[in-house]
Amino acid sequence: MSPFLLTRTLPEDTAGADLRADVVHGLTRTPKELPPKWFYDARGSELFEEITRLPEYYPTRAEREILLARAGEIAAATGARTLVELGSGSSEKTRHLIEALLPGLEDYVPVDVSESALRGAAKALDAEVPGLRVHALVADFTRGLALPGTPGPRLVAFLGGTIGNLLPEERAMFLRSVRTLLAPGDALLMGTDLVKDEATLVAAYDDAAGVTAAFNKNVLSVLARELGADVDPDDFEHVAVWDAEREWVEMRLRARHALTVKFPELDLAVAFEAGEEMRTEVSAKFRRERVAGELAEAGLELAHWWTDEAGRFALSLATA
Ligand code: AVJ
Repeated sequence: MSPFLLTRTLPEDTAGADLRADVVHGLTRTPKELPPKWFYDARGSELFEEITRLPEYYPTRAEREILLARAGEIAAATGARTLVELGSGSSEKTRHLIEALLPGLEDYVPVDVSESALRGAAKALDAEVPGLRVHALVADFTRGLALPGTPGPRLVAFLGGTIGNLLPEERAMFLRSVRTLLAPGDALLMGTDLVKDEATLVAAYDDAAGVTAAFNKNVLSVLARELGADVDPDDFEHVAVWDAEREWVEMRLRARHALTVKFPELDLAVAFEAGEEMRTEVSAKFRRERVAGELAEAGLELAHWWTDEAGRFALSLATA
């Protein structure tokens, strides 16, 4: 058994209070909105895994292709002794990176809001990479992070294109907070989906099998279970649109007819007009100049930019 430590910086019960606050804030304004983090209960996480295997959803495969091709270069460029992974989930796609960083790698610090995902990932890693110290952090990395005192150089990885879920001001805040974690010689490895034709983008978020629609509607089940909302997922329709001006895909839930969703525990009733849409996710798509610019804005310098053969997705390596 390798050493395994788990630190929780999230109180056990914040989720309930945060969800309540997001519902009160997001559903009493126009247009209505909910943050995408509420998709990921056990069922939602399963549906997301299913999405990553859909023919239309290319980002996961494209990023894996880049990681496979570039892991050696990443290891050589960083010489990392600690790998910190933000939003590590199952840590599955990180396996190549860990393999490439060995034998210099001493510590792996997966950070996720899901303790069960962290425990599962640590267990799998222990079997495959004996000797690696794993210091799992249960934390919400959008709220500032305190990292354990592991050896440098550190490589902070933020993969999957999840940065695209943040709005521009949130991204700026997030990148500045990552910057404060980095000492000279440390680096950030970040995955970003890229701007491309509208048909490809929309299909990736509105697949033929309806898995993304089920994923989107799953947030309604979360509201029902966690807050006792009397909401029927069949009353809503899945919508995915490309906003060419802001260069992001939006997922929305559109009310099929006029209806009211009651939240008895919150003493709240939310009225939807027929056809009214609630935004449930923004997934920003990037160009190299924007990534370089936003990194620079946060005090980070883009050192490497790698894409898959088809140019659909990019991995950026940035230094402090
Ligand atoms: C996990 C945030 C990268 O935005 O593409 C997949 C989530 N939403 N299909 C993305 C998602 C709809 C995904 N990220």
